[in-house]
Amino acid sequence: MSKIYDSYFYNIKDIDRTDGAYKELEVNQEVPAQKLKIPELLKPDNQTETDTFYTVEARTGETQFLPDKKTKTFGYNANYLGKTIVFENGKNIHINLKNSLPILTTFHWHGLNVSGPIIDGGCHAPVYPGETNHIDFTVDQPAATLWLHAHPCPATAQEVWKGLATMVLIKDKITDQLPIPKEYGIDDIPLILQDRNFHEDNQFNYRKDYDPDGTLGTVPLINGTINPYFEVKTQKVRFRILNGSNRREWRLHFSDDLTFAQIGSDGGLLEEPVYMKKLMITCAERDEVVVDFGNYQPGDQVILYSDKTPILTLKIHNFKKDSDNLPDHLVDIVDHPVTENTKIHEVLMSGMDETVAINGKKFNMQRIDDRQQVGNTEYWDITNNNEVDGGMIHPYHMHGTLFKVVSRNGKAPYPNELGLKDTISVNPNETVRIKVTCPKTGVYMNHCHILEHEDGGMMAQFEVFDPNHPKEYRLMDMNTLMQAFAKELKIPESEVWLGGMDSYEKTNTEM
Ligand SMILES: [Cu+2]
Repeated sequence: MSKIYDSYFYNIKDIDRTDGAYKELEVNQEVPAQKLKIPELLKPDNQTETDTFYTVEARTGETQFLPDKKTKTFGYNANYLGKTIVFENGKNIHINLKNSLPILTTFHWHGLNVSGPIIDGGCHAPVYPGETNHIDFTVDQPAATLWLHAHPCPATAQEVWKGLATMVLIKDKITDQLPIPKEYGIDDIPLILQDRNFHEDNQFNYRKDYDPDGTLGTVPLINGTINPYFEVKTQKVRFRILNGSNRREWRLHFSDDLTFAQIGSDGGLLEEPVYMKKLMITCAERDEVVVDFGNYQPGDQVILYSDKTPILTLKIHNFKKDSDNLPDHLVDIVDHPVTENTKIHEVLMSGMDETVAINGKKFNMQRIDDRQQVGNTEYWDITNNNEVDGGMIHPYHMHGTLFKVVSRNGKAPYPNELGLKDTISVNPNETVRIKVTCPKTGVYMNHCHILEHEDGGMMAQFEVFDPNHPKEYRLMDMNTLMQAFAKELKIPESEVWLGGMDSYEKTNTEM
């Protein structure tokens, strides 16, 4: 048997509980146990051997979270969150991005290898209410668990809080042939972890809950389900876990100290399973785990916790015994070579609350902060200079790349982060070195994925350029977006309030 890790890997001092504003998750007493909602798969509008056509619609909805009044929510082809979108590697994808919301949004494909800034769907690619944009791309990456979420600046946090997030799965032939659970909804289960608060008439009230260091809720929502249970009908179950929270880190463990295997992270499967009893997942990260219930009997229950709070009950039913172990080797991961002269980019994430910044600057959508040649492999040193006491982990995300983690303060990365990543937690007083290869040209964002930190300016952008084909980009500007928000909200521009704006105002920074 391989080594079993019994640690979150993180220094306990660094985790978010040290912050004064931290709120623990609580079991909601109003809601009886209910079946875990499994998002439906999004049906293509059309498909051929080589091409798949989808319509992804951002729309308003009403969701029954609590007894009595429904909650006003946003979702993708759904009331809250969305339908799961599946892309096959190698296929040409054509998507209508339809905005049926009353406000502008963007459709960001987190972890997807596509060109920026328009197809990537960051702040430069707004879709205005009532409009439909169209994107085309070819899927060119290994099987993975990705996600789609809204990314309009500086309103990402509040649109995600309302529900604009959904899972995107990449399938490929290699992974399809591995002996791992893969029947969606049966033994291959998405788990989108979020936390929310409910106010008057069971409504969300983002402004009331807003915290510039990241908005927390006390009610755990798993795929939008409060107090969920899942009926286990196979010996092994694969959970694709997405931390879709604005700010919360989840520290996961099972009752009975059950050991599980992590088989994948952000960019796809790991080379080999990592056996563990505890798993911490920071914002925007994805972890795929396989849990083997072989030692349980029908009628038994296993509970999944985050810290001390039960978040999901697994009810064990009869299942066919299987004695297969997971393969020791899952996939080969390409590791791009570097030389002694490999360039090192530096990213300093500093500040807390309204003062957050990258390399001393707040995000400006008209400014390109760094450049890297397409296809090159270069180091990026990501530093969090928060104090160890009272500081925060910043989960650092780069668009336009799946990177490899090289070291943490010069030491080896954690054993479960040796695969491809697009988001990496950086502890206070730590430098994480990553090795970045960008396969497509474009302008991309890099930022802290605590959503209030990114809205508040802990974000930058970089251009991936091809020296033989220089490009000019027409970048969006804040005035245009503010005027649009004011018009949509039918209020004067001076009355528009979007989460991150306070951070610019309080630090006298131009947006
Ligand atoms: Cu941060």
